[in-house]
Amino acid sequence: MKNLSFFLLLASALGTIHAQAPDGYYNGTENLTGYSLKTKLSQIINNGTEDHGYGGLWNAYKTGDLDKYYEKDNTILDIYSEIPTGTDAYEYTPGTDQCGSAGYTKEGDCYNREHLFPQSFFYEKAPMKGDYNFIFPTDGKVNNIRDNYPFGTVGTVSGTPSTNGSKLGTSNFPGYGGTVFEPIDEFKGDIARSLLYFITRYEDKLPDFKYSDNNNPQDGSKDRGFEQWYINLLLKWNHDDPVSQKEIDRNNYAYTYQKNRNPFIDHPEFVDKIWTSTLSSDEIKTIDKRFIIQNPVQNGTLVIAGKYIKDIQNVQIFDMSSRIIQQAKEPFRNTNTLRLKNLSKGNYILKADQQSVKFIIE
Ligand SMILES: [Ca+2]
Ligand SMILES: [Ca+2]
Ligand SMILES: [Ca+2]
Repeated sequence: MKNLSFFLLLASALGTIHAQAPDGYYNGTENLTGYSLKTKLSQIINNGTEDHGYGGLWNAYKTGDLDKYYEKDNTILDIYSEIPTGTDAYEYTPGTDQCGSAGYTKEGDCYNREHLFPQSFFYEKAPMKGDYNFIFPTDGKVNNIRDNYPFGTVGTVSGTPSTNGSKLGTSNFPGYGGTVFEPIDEFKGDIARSLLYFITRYEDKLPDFKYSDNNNPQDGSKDRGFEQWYINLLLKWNHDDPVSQKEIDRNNYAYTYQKNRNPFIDHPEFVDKIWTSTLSSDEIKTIDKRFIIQNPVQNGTLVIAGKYIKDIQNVQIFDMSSRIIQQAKEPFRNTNTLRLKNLSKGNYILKADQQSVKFIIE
């Protein structure tokens, strides 16, 4: 009996720690980086999925989205009203406090289904519309305030923040000055990993979405998916707010519910592996003219000219398959040359912060 209870204790401890992807789920990703890793993940997380539709989410929330972490009262865990270190302003009983896009007049009236990537941008089509991995139960009123704005960090607040401090306002994040919605720190990583899941799973469909909408941070590409500022934001949030038990549990439930997983919860390191080591096809198309490189490069030394080259923080050199070949920090602070490491003849791209130029080695 003693042995049995020890075994059960051990099994439950292991269950908590290792409640992760089934064996082999990520087979084939081992040696991949950049957008080829993203494409492989896209295949994996589309394979064998079940779509239980928009209506199915209500039932899913009754199991997958309960507060077992803060009040631990099995009410709906709502990222727009949960106060992690204190008592929430209101609680929602699973199943009974539901509403649609109407049915509320103020915060605390009811919860509905929040598409972290707005459904209008994909014309409310299936299977996106019912994909549990990026649709969370949230307060109806706050969901309405968030509207279809991108997430971000707010400089100047407009209106009244939600009861847990989620707020709308003007972005102060480098690269974007429009209106954004800022969740509380506790859930920034959760949102980032969900959005990165979205542009990974649906990468083949991305060019058909409404990326011309001013509030849509898509860049129109299949590979990078989002504009660079949004990628920078999501990568930062992925680092600042690491994967929590809440996300692990929800991801395990997602696998039960719709037979796929969010790879960035199982492997948060995939995020940097994909988005910091490659150029998007879009960047290759829009080569910048701000820097001039002496072309072709001779004797293994790249010579650069331009007004702001001293301020360049990060330089990366890619081959034409978007593989990273060499990188350096502030290489032009005191010089206008960069010694190249044994690059063979061919075309390359030098990326300096957000600018890029092509060069040739003869
Ligand atoms: Ca709570
Ligand atoms: Ca609370
Ligand atoms: Ca979190």
